[in-house]
Amino acid sequence: MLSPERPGLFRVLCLFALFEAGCLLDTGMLFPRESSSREVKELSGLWSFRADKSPDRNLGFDKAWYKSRLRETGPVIDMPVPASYNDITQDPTLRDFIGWVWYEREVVVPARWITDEGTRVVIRVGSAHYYSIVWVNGVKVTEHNGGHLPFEAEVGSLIRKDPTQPCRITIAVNNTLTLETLPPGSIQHIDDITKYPKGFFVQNIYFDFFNYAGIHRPVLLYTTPTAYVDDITVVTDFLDNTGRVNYKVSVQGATTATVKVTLMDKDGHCVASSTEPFGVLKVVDVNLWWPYLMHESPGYLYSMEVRLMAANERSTHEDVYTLPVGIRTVSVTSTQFLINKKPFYFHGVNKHEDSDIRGKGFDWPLIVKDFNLLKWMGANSFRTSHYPYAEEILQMCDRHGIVVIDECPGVGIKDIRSFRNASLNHHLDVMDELVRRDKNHASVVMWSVANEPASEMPPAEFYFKTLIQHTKALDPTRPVTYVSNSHYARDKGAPYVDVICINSYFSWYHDPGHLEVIPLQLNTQFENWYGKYQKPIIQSEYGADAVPGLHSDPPMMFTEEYQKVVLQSCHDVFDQKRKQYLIGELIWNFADFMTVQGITRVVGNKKGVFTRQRQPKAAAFILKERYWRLANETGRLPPWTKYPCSL
Ligand code: BDP
Repeated sequence: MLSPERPGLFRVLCLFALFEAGCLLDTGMLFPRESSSREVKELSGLWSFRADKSPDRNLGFDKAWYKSRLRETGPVIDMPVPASYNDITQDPTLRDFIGWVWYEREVVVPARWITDEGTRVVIRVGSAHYYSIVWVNGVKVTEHNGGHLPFEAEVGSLIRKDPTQPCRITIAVNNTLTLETLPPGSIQHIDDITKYPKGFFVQNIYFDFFNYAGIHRPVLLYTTPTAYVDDITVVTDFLDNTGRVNYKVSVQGATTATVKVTLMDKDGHCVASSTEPFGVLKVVDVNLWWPYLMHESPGYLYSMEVRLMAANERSTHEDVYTLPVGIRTVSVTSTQFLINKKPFYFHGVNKHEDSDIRGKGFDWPLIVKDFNLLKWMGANSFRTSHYPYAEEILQMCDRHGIVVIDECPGVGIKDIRSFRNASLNHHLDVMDELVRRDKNHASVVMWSVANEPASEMPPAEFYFKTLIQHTKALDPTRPVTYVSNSHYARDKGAPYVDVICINSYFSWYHDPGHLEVIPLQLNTQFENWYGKYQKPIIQSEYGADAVPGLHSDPPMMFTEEYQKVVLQSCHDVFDQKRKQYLIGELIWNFADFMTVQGITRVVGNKKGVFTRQRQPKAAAFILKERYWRLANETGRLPPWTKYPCSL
């Protein structure tokens, strides 16, 4: 089940490693885009589905379900892709299922993809949770360890073997978590037949969201020529009003190649060009990429067209790929976070990919609604708690100027056995994959390698030192953090991060009901952490559950009033500290979300300021008022956007 062993932890890392991210992974992971040389065929829709409910969950492999049509192996049901499978049926055993599930879809492939040997056909899975194996016409083409990140494989030769057959794609997905997965988990078998049915087992997890599973993001077939642009890396900078785009293009499958790189502004005018595979494009009178509410036209993107003319043994090829590029810089001082050399204050949210019925399934209406809500409330940022979100979401962030702290699925690392080398190696692999996928997004300003690990445990120091140094070497242009809730004096990873991120829930998990402790305890928290580390701090989580429609005055826990007062009391302290070293505040959470069942969760976590259906609770209006006020103070809003405004 685990990825192949790395050749030792201490690998030689290249200088300017972002340009060399490909040296750790074999290939690039460019988002599939159509162009004059590339086609994309989306396989969203209904797939056949079968959960393997055999006692050891291995029947599908024993009987080789991938060899024939899934419906010939036994009963199948319709399953939408993308979606989590858990909430699609009325079957509680499928909602809580652990083990292998099987998906299958037959695709008619355009004839020219088959006849043209110069066409490369690739299957790409945007993400599937957790471990996946893919077969095409019964032949295994790839497997992938981990949810939330894409994987792909070339399938052209298999499709060409028998062009009369439709192309049958089978994907088996297993959501079992182990001490070495990210996030970690463990399976507990309970054999006491006086209390539990025969074969009873549970999946223990150490994180607070439902372990939704299935094919969560679109599955695509796409084409490129056999000589093609495999990867592009851009790093941007500016001096006065001249922007600089440092770039590198990687090519695969060519014996000889020339490239033409053209940078175009929003109106399609060429502003710089080059015929080198790497170099610097200079942009005079640059339009910088600015965050939402920091500038009157945030999210300015150039288009970088890479045109490859290449030849290989077979023929000559032209490949065209266009990458959106935002020109901006990011840096950190001991008290500030700077974007384009100007102080940036994060006033934003933590989110989840989570909604009714779809679970963690990719859904455009939900994504656009969430962006409208973010802009309505004046949020300028979010953290991808607690795993990488869909690439399409980051593209929206680039376009709208929403700043992102990009977090990997390192959540719930609580068991000391999850600090061993097998876990660390996998965590390093995941960071490689994450940086490879997201390195070119202007919106991504910081990497977060974990959320609330047991960072006080002795092995945490080596683990996080290695992980953070590795991430910084992969991408020297962005700061790195992890999100802590452990005691400032015992936190083993804090010396290595660039920004301190702290989660705290005063008057909730500690001193429940005692709102009066918040000012004192929050102040003490900030002073302690800043006093020890002298690094800028983000309050990366704070909040309280509120069951929508539940009221009490004086406020009591779980009412909308209590949630409001928790927020307001925290804001008073934030206002003092943001004059010093506090560089941001991210509410927990944007919206209510599903969790496992438990005595502290009333059908999920209710700390959202919006309900799971995206309706505002009273707290949403408190944040809206505050965020627009902060934007007016810290940003450079044109007069027409001043709050109150009609968006
Ligand atoms: C924080 C976790 C987050 C939880 C939150 C809570 O980082 O994942 O959902 O607590 O309990 O500590 O609501």
